[in-house]
Amino acid sequence: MTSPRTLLTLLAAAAAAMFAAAPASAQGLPSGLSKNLDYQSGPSNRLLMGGEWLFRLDKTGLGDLQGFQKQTGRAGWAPTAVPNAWNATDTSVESMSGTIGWYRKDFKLPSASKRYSYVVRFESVNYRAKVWLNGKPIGGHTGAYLPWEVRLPAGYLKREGTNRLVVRVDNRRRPTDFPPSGLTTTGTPTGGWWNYGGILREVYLRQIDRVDINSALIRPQLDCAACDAKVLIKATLRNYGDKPERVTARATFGGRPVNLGSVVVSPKKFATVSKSLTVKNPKLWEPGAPNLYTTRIAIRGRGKNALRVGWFARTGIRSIKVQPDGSWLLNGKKLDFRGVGLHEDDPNLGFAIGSAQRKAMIAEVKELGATLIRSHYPLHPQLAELADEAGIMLWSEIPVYAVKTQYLKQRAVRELAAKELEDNIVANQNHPSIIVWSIGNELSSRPGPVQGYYIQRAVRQAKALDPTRPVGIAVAGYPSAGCQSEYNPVDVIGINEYFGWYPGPNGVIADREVLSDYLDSVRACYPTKAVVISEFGAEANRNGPVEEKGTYEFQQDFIRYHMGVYASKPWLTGAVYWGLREFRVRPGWEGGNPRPNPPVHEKGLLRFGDSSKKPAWFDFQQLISQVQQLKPLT
Ligand code: GCB
Repeated sequence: MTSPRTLLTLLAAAAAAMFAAAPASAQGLPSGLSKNLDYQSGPSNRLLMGGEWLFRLDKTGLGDLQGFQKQTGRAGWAPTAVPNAWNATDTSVESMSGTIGWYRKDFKLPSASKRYSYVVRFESVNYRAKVWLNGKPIGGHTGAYLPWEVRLPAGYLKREGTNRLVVRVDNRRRPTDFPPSGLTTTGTPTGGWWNYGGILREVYLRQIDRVDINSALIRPQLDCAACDAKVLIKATLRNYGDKPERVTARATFGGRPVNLGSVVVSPKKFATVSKSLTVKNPKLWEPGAPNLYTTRIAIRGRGKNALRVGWFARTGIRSIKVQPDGSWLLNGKKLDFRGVGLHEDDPNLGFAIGSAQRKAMIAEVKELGATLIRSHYPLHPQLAELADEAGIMLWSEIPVYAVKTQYLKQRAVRELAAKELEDNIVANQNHPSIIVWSIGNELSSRPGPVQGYYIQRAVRQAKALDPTRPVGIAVAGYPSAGCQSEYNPVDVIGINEYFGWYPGPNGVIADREVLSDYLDSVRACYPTKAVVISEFGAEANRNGPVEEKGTYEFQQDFIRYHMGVYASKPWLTGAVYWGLREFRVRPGWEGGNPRPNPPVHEKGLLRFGDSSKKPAWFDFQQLISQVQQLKPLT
């Protein structure tokens, strides 16, 4: 048996080889496949399917009948790279409404050996996908922003020759989708951000040597800031082969060896291995001190030529708790974060942004002094990793965005929302940066029984999957909404407040002077919950009078006033400016600005495209510097 020390050295060497970036040719891989990964967490057998892909539009939707899935010639197909948004620069109504696009990728396997199975991993396809391998249908998926995988059936796979993967992507949204489609009274599509069609995040080929590490959970439990931590390491293994396999699983946590034991995985079945360890005097993760613990899991089969699989994560130890008085504690310190909202949008690439844009966004958040990012959907895995490293907290939300009650009433819709929540937690729970699971944004502000039922079930489900994190929801901040018992199950209530910007129903939020009393009334409604400003913002695209909406001066004054009100509420647990950068919303978007620039949302602190700073950036930055975002309890 290998000693822990030898195993550690082996693991370190194997991991270094697995995670080092080198040109594809130097990696001995077939053309188009590479180990150039922009995020590291997960299984080590991930190969980027880069290089040339082909694309064609299918506006009639008859591509299947015309046999696009079987075509071998290039006629009608144009070369493209993936990730790709086919309508990245098209701001027409048709573009927002959605259509169908086809992607095609020729590839060779990295090994001809029959011992391996293969899986293709899609990080995000918007919205409905169907997949073919060598002309045969092999699977599909509905929903963007979360990863999914399809197995390449051995019977269809060419071990030696060229394989052809074809993906049909349909981004025509329905009112029951997340986010839902809708139409204005004049027939223009609605929506909170642009409906970019395509394969919006990376695609990977995973080579599986009989047994795969399907998923792994590293869950730190810290009962008090000065306590020792308990860390649960649990790996779910899956046998893709035809024979039972006995495997031995070992891990290292922060360099410390952990024996996960051995298990027999039956053919085509799952098995789990797990172990809890105590970490004495842990180095905690928090903004300003984002200590991370590297975790490696390795499984090995028996005998000569045994299988070996690796799995990697960098996680953190910290405690997150909403107290009975509504304070939200991180490592026993009171949170009063200042954050920003963001979309993964770019004028030339749409949502198919790359590593450089993601790194730039994180650098901007750091420069601003903000410590939290909120988005309406699970972020790209690299953004989550960068947030872990930078000590930026994440509000992780599923795109259950303004879904109408009549649709939420449908059982199938609620089940899909539940699946989305589960997938988000399973995919992202090892990120220390995530401090809350948000189950939705701006559902009806009069929740009623349908939403009440959704909230109750979603919170129960999130707690069952992850008992360590609070669950939240973001709601439109209207004084007319009153106290709502349907929110009882959540720990965190986010208020999207636009007082003094939008008029709101019957002008209830037109006057910013009523903000302070309104916030006190929210606190009085929900004294045991953490109350957060999950959005505030004003559009700005020009110089002009401070009283005129849409001017830089108005935006500066708006931020100063709102931040002043927040500073007067000691019970408030945080505030998020909406947003960091400008982004595209929908045709005709005006966002409350009398001189808008549709479809661009211009509440951002940084302009669309060149990310240059608006004057309000500096106001917000200065005001943030005056806030103690993590307060030790006295
Ligand atoms: C909201 C939405 C957000 C919009 C924002 C706005 O409440 O949650 O997605 O961008 O308002 O600017 O109107």
